[in-house]
Amino acid sequence: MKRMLSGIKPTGRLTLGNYIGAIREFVKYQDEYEMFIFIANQHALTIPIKAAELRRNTKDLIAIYLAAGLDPKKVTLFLQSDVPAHAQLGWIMTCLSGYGELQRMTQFKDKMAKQETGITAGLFTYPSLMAADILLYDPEYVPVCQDQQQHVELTRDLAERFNKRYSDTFTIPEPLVTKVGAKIYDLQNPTKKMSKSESSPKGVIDLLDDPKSARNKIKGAVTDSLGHVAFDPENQPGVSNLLTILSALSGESIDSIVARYEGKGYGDLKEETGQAVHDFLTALQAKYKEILAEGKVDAILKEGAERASRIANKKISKVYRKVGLSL
Ligand code: ATP
Ligand code: LTN
Repeated sequence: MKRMLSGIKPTGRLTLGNYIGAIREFVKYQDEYEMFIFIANQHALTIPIKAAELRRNTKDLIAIYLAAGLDPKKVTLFLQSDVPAHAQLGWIMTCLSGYGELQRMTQFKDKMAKQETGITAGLFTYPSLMAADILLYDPEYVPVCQDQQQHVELTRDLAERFNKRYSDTFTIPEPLVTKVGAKIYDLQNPTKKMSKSESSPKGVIDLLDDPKSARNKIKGAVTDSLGHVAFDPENQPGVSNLLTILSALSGESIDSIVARYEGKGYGDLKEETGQAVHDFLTALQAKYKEILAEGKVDAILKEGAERASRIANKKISKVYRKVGLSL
């Protein structure tokens, strides 16, 4: 089985976009790959966050992933900070990264261009830590969203640089960029990505939203005045977004839904999509509550950290020998 690894930053609550674009994909991958998924909690410190909030986000994130179907028997699920080798290799990768190379990372450049205040040095060097997160485990594939692709490219460069400077040590990972069809848009502004940090509350469905209010958000979604149901993201972005959501949650193909809506209006489509979202959230939240009530999260993380550490510690010992840190 080929190995796959991905990290999730616990910075906010998860949205329906995260579920359809990422979580659902991970659940599918767990049967095809040997998977490692970790909560990138050290990356969460690159922007100011309160300790209680970080703790709550982390627990919620794990409970939601488990509720969505990740199986800890198939997937090694752990916290980045439970495996100190991430920070250890992170420093070595920081020292291997060029200053100019990190300055060229578009995500960082965008933040600088927006003249956000409180930009930390950690935000600047975090792609090097991300490279360490990946290289410790020699994964063949790293599923990421488009904005993270450049960081995986950097990871490849750093791995090649290390392999050349010392000797063959790291597998060169391949980014697996999420398919375009799986992108969910803001309900109020359907040409923009549904995003926790940038959408208005009416435009975004939080996975922990009250299911009834989520249904109302779908009913209030912006559409267009063309009046017929078609999948045409360019001219009918709002309707196309509803079709993507309904198809993702029901498993029915978009073509088949469109065929059923021949001669019907947007009201019916909103009704059906709203109900699908309502039922999906109800079931997910019931499992989420059950998982938290069972109190098994700590044990799952402990076992995950043990499995991950076995691999990561071997790798960091090898690296320490090669660079001359261990005598
Ligand atoms: P932010 O609100 O800060 O932009 P985000 O909600 O976009 O964050 P990320 O942490 O950047 O979340 O993304 C986590 C994963 O969820 C990524 O794999 C990303 O592709 C996926 N994802 C996030 N939003 C969407 C969306 N609207 N549609 C599809 N996939 C999404
Ligand atoms: N930087 C990513 C999270 C992340 C990650 C990783 C993803 C940290 N380390 C390693 C894949 C592999 C983000 O901000 N979403």
